[in-house]
Amino acid sequence: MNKDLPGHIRKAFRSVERYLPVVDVIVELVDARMPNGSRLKDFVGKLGKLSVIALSKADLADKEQTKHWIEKYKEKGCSCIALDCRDRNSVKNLSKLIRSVTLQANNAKSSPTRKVRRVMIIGIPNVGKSTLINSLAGRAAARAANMPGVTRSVQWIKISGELELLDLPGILDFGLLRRGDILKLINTIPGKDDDTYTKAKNLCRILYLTNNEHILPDYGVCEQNFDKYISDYARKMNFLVKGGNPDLQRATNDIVKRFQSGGFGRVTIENPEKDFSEVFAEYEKQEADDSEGLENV
Ligand SMILES: Nc1nc2c(ncn2[C@@H]2O[C@H](COP(=O)(O)OP(=O)(O)OP(=O)(O)O)[C@@H](O)[C@H]2O)c(=O)[nH]1
Ligand SMILES: [Mg+2]
Repeated sequence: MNKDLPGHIRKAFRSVERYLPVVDVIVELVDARMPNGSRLKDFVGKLGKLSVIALSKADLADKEQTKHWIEKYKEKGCSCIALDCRDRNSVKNLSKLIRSVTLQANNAKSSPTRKVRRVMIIGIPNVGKSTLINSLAGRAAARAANMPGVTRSVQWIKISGELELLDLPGILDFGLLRRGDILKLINTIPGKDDDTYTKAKNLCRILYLTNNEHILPDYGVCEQNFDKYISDYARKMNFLVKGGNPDLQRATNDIVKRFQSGGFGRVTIENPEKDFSEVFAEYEKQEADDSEGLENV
């Protein structure tokens, strides 16, 4: 654990260690829009517990790509499920999966099944841990809101006579933080307001690299000239300032918010068929070229 991480994240790491001995299953909650890029794979892997991967926000991700991600994880021997954490029916399938993996594991070891299953939900900030718990509990047992760092303390929440869940603050590591630009787009890391132009441009760039120009429809074709796309968008939306010039602040705010709430349709950033490290290396290269170009203007 690194001392430079925020206090509540360090606390979450310590809580994982503390409660691990009494936990039966770990639910590794990842964002369906970038599953590997939001996974704490090394950390969860080292815990040596039975675990399930749950893809949250599947309602915002491309259906076909989510199917591929599930197949991919299953091929690797992981139990995996896609969820809309806000939907009680969707999360019921997770309870069933938890029950079946614990039964299987106990049968394999010929050990008696404990009546209460204790489950720890681990995931990056704002991925939907508390929302998932609330949907399973059928009540607002944990505070949930659309900003990272909402859960600050650890609490057990009893779902039924058979299931107890541990809500933890979000966890991040430095491997994931290297792609902080992209995590800001899915609201894992708070972005400052004055940063929206960069954020919108980063969004256009990553979508261009992963999904091509068709992702941002109806507002001009998003060719590689993202500045032009943004000003075309502002004009199309009639976001204008005095003198008829495009209101870029309003346009970029709108682009990012619209993407985050699914207003551009169901979009998966991390394509299961492409190596995201390569995509991200290209993203960083283009961004550096772009900044250099600006400096030379
Ligand atoms: N569309 C959609 N929104 C979701 C889903 N799950 C959670 N959300 C929303 O995502 C936001 C964050 O949810 P939380 O449950 O607070 O996330 P968390 O992981 O507990 O966040 P921290 O406690 O800050 O780490 C809320 O606005 C939720 O309504 C989902 O499956 N689909
Ligand atoms: Mg929370």
